[in-house]
This record gives sequence, structure tokens and C-alpha cells, in this order.
Amino acid sequence: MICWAITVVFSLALAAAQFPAASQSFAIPSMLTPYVPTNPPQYMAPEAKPITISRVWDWLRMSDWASEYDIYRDGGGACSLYNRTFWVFCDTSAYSKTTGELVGFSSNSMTLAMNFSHPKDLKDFTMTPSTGWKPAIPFTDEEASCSTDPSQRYALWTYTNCVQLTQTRAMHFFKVEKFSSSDGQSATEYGNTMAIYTMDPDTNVITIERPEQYWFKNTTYGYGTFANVVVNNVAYLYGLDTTYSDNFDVHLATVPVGNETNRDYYRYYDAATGEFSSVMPVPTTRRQANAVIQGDEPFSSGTVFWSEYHNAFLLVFFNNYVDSTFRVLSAPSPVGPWNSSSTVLYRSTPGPGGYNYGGMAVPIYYQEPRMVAGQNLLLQYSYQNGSHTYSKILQVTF
Ligand SMILES: *[C@@H]1O[C@H](CO)[C@@H](O)[C@H](O)[C@H]1NC(C)=O
Ligand SMILES: *[C@@H]1O[C@H](CO)[C@@H](O)[C@H](O)[C@H]1NC(C)=O
Ligand SMILES: *[C@@H]1O[C@H](CO)[C@@H](O)[C@H](O)[C@H]1NC(C)=O
Ligand SMILES: *[C@@H]1O[C@H](CO)[C@@H](O)[C@H](O)[C@H]1NC(C)=O
Ligand SMILES: *[C@@H]1O[C@H](CO)[C@@H](O)[C@H](O)[C@H]1NC(C)=O
Ligand SMILES: CC(=O)N[C@H]1CO[C@H](CO)[C@@H](O)[C@@H]1O
Repeated sequence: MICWAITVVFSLALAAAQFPAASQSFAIPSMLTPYVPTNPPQYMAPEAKPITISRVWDWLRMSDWASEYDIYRDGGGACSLYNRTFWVFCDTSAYSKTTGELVGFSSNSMTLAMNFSHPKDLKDFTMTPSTGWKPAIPFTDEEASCSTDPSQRYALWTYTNCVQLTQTRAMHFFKVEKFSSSDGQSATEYGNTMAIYTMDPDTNVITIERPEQYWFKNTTYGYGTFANVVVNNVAYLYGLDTTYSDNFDVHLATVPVGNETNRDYYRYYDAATGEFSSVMPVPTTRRQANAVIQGDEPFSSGTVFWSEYHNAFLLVFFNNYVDSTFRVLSAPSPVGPWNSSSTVLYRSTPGPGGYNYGGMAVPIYYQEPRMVAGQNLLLQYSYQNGSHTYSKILQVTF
């Protein structure tokens, strides 16, 4: 309960809104993963290529190269800035390699992909005792004041990719969860928060800022939490109706790149009229007719991206039935029309924990020069081996 008292003090001290709400920087190792960005057209002819996998290569567990610790992590997503590829994972535990003891824990962490030819190799740069094992996505002072109390702690979790806005700037959305039980098991989603990553290629420093504690509170749709894609300098932010549709409906907001921290520039899609409006729909009931995607199964985690190979936007996702299966929907534009029933992409094998979760796709690993973007995908999921959870990846070729 201690953090509640501190909360009051902080909220008085910070009564005048501060910008940003939280910020921190990390020096990163110099490791380049060059890739060619795609340039999706806004609208195109219907997709030409079938969604059929010709080859699967299982890369197994993602792990840290030359780390002092044995690191376990779950959830997560990735994006590239200036030819560096960043992964951000959720709950991360560091164990001593010599004693096997848990030495550090954080609600999220950040790593660099080392080499696209060795996709399971990561180089963590935030899980260190010298920084107090602090999360990569900075807590506000109030959140940090709760971090040592397992029954009251905050967690910032993501299950989708960050999205590149410029060569040096990306945006990523995190669920803001707060635990409410003494066993630390039950978490309530308070809303989402936007993290902005700024990469300085000259100094090799990445700065992570949260403009505000919450970007979308849980009284609105969590735009950006489910998936994001940038097309022609417009960011499309997808959010699930978790409350009234039980994750079946996906709602959509857009914002011009460069104005993503200004709510005045956000527009909200209404599928019933096919128009964008400056009036945000309020989820006081299920708004199925306004949803950009109405699934015939509930969504859990996913990624939206443009596949040059398919000449289509793809949504690769896990549903909420914990069946460990990657599925895909397609559409000729970010606003659809999206299929309502999905095609099975790949059935992953669950571990002793019973099911895999956090399934999503990272296309950038196979966007090197002379590759057709989207013909190969890196699929990532959280694997539960009974005692630990870790990230597993595979490469699929269409
Ligand atoms: C990334 O790497 C590619 C291939 O080496 C290169 O053509 C491109 O200029 C690089 N981009 C940046 C921003 O450095
Ligand atoms: C990445 O790995 C490939 C294959 O092992 C190797 O040829 C290449 O030099 C590596 N790239 C870098 C930047 O280390
Ligand atoms: C929404 O967040 C508030 C805190 O702002 C919390 O008290 C409430 O339980 C949350 N509601 C839901 C439905 O999760
Ligand atoms: C979506 O529907 C279109 C039109 O029926 C079809 O061509 C496409 O293959 C479907 N995509 C998926 C992922 O099922
Ligand atoms: C889970 O992984 C840990 C660490 O790699 C290992 O020690 C343990 O034996 C594994 N458990 C199972 C059931 O495979
Ligand atoms: C890219 C974009 O739309 N930029 C706009 C952001 O907002 C400012 C005004 O605050 C405009 O001047 C920019 O054109």
C-alpha cells in the first residue's frame, strides 16, 4: 500500500502536466541489420498470391549472445531504425549462469537483433544491475514507486511490433497493467501508453519517451495496442474492443506521421460510413458496425504489414482460444475490406505449459536487398516449457 501514499504526493507535485511523462536513454552496441523498407501503395488491385507455405525453418529459442545472464522473456515485438533492429519484450528475468539464481526482473526489456542470418541471436542492453534492472520503457515516478510491491506493481507490456515513423523515430504501444492481488497474479488493464523511440546513429544512443502516462485509457478503444502500420506517412493504429466484443472487433484510428503526439490530429474510422471522423467513438456498447475488422474468432496478438509478395496487407495473428496457431487475414488497404474468416498459416507446437501465446510476425528480417518483402516471414511466439517462458521463432516461406 506504500505506493498509494507516494502516488498522492507525486500527483500533487505533478499537477501541471509534464512532457514527457517519462524518458530514459540507453547506449546500444553497434550492430547493423540493413534492410530495405517497403513503400506500400494506399490502395491496390486484389491480392495475387495464395497464402500457402512452401517451407518452414524452425530457429527455436531466441537467446542472448555472450550475455552474463540467462535471460527469459515473453511477449514482445520488433522494428528497425537506421539499420538497427530493436526487440522489446515483456516480463524479463535474468538468472545467474553460475548459480542459476534469479538476479534481476523487469516488466520489459530491450535488445538488438545481431544479424538477420542468425535470427535467434539477441544482444540485450537493458537488463543490467548497473541500471537497477529498470524496464526499458520508463516508468513514471508514480509507477516506479509501486515497482517493489508485487501486489501493486505496474507492468508495461506489448504483443505487437513497433512501427517506424522516420529513419530515426518509431512508435510503440504498451498495455498499462496494474496488479491488485497480494499473490501478484491478477492484473487490470488501465489503458495503453505510447512509447517513442529516437535513435541517434552518431552516438549509438536510443532514447525512449512516454509523452503521457496513458495515451488511450481503458474507457476508449486501445488504438495501437493490437497492431500498427504506416502507409504514405499516415500511421494506422488498430485496437481491440476487449470489453463489449470480447476481442472480436478491431477499431482503427489514424494520425499523420509527425503529429502522433498531438491528439487533435487523430481520426477514427467508422466502417458503417467508410469515413474518418475527428469524433472518437466511445465504447459504451458493442459497435460492431463501426469496426474495421469483425473477426469470426476473437483476436489475441497480431501484426499488420504490407506484403509486396502478396500485393496485400496481411494481419498475422493468434486468436484467443490458445490453440498456438498462426492465422492470417488479408486486405487491399489498411482499412480493408478485411476477410472475416482466416486462413491457417502455421500450427506451432506448445510446450509443457500447454499453449503458446503472443504470436506475431516480423517481416523486416527478410527485406534485405534483392528479396521480395513478404515472401518470407519471421514468426515469433512465447513458449512455456513448464518452468520458464521464452521466445521462439521460425521462418516461413510462401
Ligand atoms: C541501411 O543499409 C542499406 C544497405 O547497406 C543502405 O543502402 C542504407 O543506406 C542504410 N540506411 C541507413 C539509414 O543507414
Ligand atoms: C551475418 O552473418 C553472416 C552469415 O554467417 C555473415 O556472412 C555476415 O558477415 C554477418 N554480418 C555481420 C554484419 O556480422
Ligand atoms: C480501468 O482503469 C481503472 C483505473 O483507471 C480501473 O480502476 C478499472 O478497473 C479499469 N477497468 C477495467 C474494465 O479494466
Ligand atoms: C481473403 O479473401 C480473399 C477474397 O475471397 C481471398 O482471395 C484471400 O485469399 C483471403 N485471405 C485470407 C488470408 O484468407
Ligand atoms: C525448461 O528450460 C529450463 C532452462 O532452459 C531447463 O532447465 C528445464 O529443464 C526446462 N524444462 C523442461 C520441462 O523442458
Ligand atoms: C506531418 C504533419 O501533418 N505535420 C503537421 C503537424 O502539425 C503541425 C501543426 O502543429 C503542422 O504544421 C504540420 O504540418
